[in-house]
Amino acid sequence: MGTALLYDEEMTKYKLLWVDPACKIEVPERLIVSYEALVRSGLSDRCISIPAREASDSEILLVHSELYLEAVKKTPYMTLEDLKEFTLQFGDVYFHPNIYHCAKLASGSALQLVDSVMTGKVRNGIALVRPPGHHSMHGAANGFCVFNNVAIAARYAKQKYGVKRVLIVDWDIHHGQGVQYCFEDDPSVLYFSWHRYEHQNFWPNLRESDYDSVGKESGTGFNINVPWNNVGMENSDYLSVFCHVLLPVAYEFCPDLVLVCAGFDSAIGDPEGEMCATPDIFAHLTHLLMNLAGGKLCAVLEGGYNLTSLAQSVCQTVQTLLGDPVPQLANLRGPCKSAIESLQCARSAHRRYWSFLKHAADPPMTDISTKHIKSAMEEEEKTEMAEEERCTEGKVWPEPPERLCPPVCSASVLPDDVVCPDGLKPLSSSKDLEPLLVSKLKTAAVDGDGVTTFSRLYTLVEKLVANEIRNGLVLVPDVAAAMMCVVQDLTSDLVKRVLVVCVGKEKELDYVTTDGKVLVVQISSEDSEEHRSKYYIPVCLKKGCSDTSGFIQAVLGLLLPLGYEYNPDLVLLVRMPGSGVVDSMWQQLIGLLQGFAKGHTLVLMQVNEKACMGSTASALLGHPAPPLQDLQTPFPEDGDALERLRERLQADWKMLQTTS
Ligand code: Q9C
Ligand code: ZN
Repeated sequence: MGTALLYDEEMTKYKLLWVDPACKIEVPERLIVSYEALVRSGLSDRCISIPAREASDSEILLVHSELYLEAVKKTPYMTLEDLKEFTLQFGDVYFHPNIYHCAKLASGSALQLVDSVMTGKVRNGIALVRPPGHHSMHGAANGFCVFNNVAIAARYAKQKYGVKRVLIVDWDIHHGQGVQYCFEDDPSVLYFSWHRYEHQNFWPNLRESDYDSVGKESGTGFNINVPWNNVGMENSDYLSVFCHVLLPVAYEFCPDLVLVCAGFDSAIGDPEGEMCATPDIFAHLTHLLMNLAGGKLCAVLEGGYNLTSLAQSVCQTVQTLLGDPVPQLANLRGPCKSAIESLQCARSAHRRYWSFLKHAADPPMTDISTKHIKSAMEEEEKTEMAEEERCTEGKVWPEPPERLCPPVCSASVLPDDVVCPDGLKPLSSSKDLEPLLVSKLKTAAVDGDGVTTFSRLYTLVEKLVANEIRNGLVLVPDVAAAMMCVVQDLTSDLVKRVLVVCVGKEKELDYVTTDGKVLVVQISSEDSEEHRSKYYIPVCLKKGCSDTSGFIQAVLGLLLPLGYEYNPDLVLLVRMPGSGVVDSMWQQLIGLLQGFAKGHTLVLMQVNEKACMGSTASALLGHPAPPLQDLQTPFPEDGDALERLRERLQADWKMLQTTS
């Protein structure tokens, strides 16, 4: 199952034919550089190329009015003067004799992509299209957009494939008001958008782009806006909103299909967005969505106006869709004050509708009432102020590092009588252990086979660190002993930071963590609060790991932000016997943890838990996890406990901040 790439050179064949400062950034080169970057990096060769097609009238009419379609149909025959005049009735958009053809191809590309994913021809994919879509409305073009490609695709997927729930993630830096209007009363389509807002001072300057537009009628709660009220938002800000707003709701919503309004004007260097998130952030945003809907994800290009930043961001997205290891993000220091305010407001506005946000704190009243629209005069001054300078303002950033795939994806260390799951490479060679370690193992009553297992385990750790193997699965007679051994002896000289994720009960974990070389997050029903420290974080759930609702909340709201801030070089995932963790949750956890340490995860399981080896192997090999269906209402105690824990840890771990 591969990744689809839709591209047709025809969509580069229209451009602005007159002078219009508002539209001059929307150029054919946007598409050309994006595609060429994919070709040059060898990524396009690894994708399955799908031909574009024109969307039909009836498909366009799924979203747009007949009157509007008929009007756009006439544009190929208009004179330049007619085109200019036609353009004037809309905002920040231009027409060209060939744009109607391209707009049909853009929407049709999105539909071809939906077909490829829904029929199982590919797992996921991206459509590189012009014109973009998310600003266009029922009867109007707007913001460079003619037909609403993603909105049409969502309606099409529902109609043609009976898809029940569609999640639309709009990471473009502008508010896709066209998508919001299309689905605001529709509970089957959940629309999430973050956007530069500046208290309504940024285009399209709509009151309804604020966090309190949550949808209407039966669609109430299914529209999520996160307005950015400052420029300069960074990777930390974007990831915080994913962990604390989007993902909890997305997992509770449980979509059958994910569509992404993939605009890259939210990246550094973009003259429109003026944000500071680096192109590799899109690897993470993509990765975090890839375990929803069984991996069915369709990304459709929207904005992106800095050609360098755009091309790099497109490559990061595609490489992630292809399943390559996700790059490490260093120095995540938590969201800025303004981002905290935005995410707190969004969480608070939605806590009534989503049980996973129920325990969100209300924002302080003073903060939210101080928003204001600056006077028109102030605005004008701001616009005049060194327009040229602001756009080219010396933003430089390093090219994202190459993402090398280890020659082996998944390896295993198993007892001789256990059959290795398909796709895993059994490790047979073993390294001679330090005599000191051998004697230590012997004193710990480890038998000869045990010593062999540990020496193979050591080999595995070395190969993970050397990037010869991406991840590994190890069956041991005693996970607790193996965990201690890996943390204390095997990784200590090889790895700077190990994130230990412990699923289930284990009493003596707090020994292993003092100096920040190891961060332990343990999820269980055990209350070991007295041992808690910055680097030992027990998460206590009422029903332990068997309660998937509590578990996924802990993973999204605690483990992910902690992992991002800690930035481990290795993840050690330990499954305690009898943890009770549900299979789909276990796979989701493994999938999400692949976002850390360039995917270097070592899974430790007890020999008597062979039954879940297949699902573990599948997740390690990068197959999408099954969705978490029919989640129970979370226990209020768990929501409270998680919120309290988060509150307490905020001082040490800034990525946990959700309140100011
Ligand atoms: N300073 C998309 O990104 N305003 N559309 C331009 C120029 C319109 C953006 C003002 C921006 C439209 C798909
Ligand atoms: Zn945009």
